[in-house]
Amino acid sequence: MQSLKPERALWRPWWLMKYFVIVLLLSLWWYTLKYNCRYPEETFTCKTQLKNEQPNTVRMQRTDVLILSPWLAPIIWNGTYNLAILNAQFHHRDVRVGITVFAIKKYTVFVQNFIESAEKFFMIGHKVNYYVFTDRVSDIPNMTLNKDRNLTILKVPSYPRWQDVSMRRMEMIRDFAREKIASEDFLVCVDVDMKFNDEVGVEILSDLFGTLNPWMFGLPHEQYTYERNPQSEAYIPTDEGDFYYAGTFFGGSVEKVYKLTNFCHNAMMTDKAKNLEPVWHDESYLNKYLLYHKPTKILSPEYLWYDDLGIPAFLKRRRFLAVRKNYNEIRNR
Ligand code: 5GW
Ligand code: MN
Repeated sequence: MQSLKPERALWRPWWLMKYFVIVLLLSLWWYTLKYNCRYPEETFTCKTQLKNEQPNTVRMQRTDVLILSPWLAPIIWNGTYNLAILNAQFHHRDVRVGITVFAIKKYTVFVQNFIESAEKFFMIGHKVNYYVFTDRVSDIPNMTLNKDRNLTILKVPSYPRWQDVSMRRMEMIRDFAREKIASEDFLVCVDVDMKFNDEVGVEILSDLFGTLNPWMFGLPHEQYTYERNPQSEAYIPTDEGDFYYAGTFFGGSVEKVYKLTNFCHNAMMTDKAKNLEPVWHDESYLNKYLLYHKPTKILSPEYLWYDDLGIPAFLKRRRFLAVRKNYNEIRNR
């Protein structure tokens, strides 16, 4: 009598069977989740197609983040594109990419690491011209670059107020874009206090693109830090606005970058005459422009991240990282 219970032991065939079935169901469920398949039966086809990077017409590449804007501009996330296909397309066009950075006053310290990281990760295999705008030409070190890549230093004025240093980039990029219409295809405009940490390639290139500001990512649009003073040229009402873009990273065709920076600079001058300056300076004007001139591609926070924000699960790659800076040390003169 007493020995009955322990004898319902694992070795009995139907018990083994039950465990087997449970394990099978669990792994099927896990696979379905992992490969975003609609039905468990699809799992094996899903997996093969994913491996070969062939599109699957009944499976979204990403289900954890938005990959398409309401005006059908792709939001660029890891797993949504095939770089080999895009590289072939852009090589066929023999595309030339200009990248602009400003290193005014002490910000020249960022240039070397910025360029070195770009040599590893930015537009590898394509024609790249770096344009470094600086007031301290002699502080820019000599660097050897890889094939088809060049660096031009442009001497520009500095401004006493840092807000003007930041905002005047728009004017200088505008004047520069006007000159480069014929010699570059795309312009990429970025902050210099940054480093590339993973591939940033032709998947970003489009007529006009902006990058989601990682600090605002996931917030409702009413909470975006747009300029809320109706007097300002950067004003966006609380019931408007779709995405909040970062002043750190934007670009597009030379012509579109000209139009964007021209708008931002003119708006800035109008505000300045009224003694107005929006909360986030050039970023506020950029957001105003991109709200009414929709970008044709949007870069996900993979393309602009701050490690202070941690590393959330949706972030599969951190391609372009803000460099931690000692604010007092770097910003005073
Ligand atoms: C100096 C003091 C405060 C804020 C900005 C500056 C500053 C910015 C400067 O002295 N020199 C300079 O070249 N800049 C350019 O403006 C850099 O390209 C920099 O990446 C860009 C934006 O300024 P950041 O990076 O300090 O702004 P956050 O919002 O990225 O911190
Ligand atoms: Mn910055």
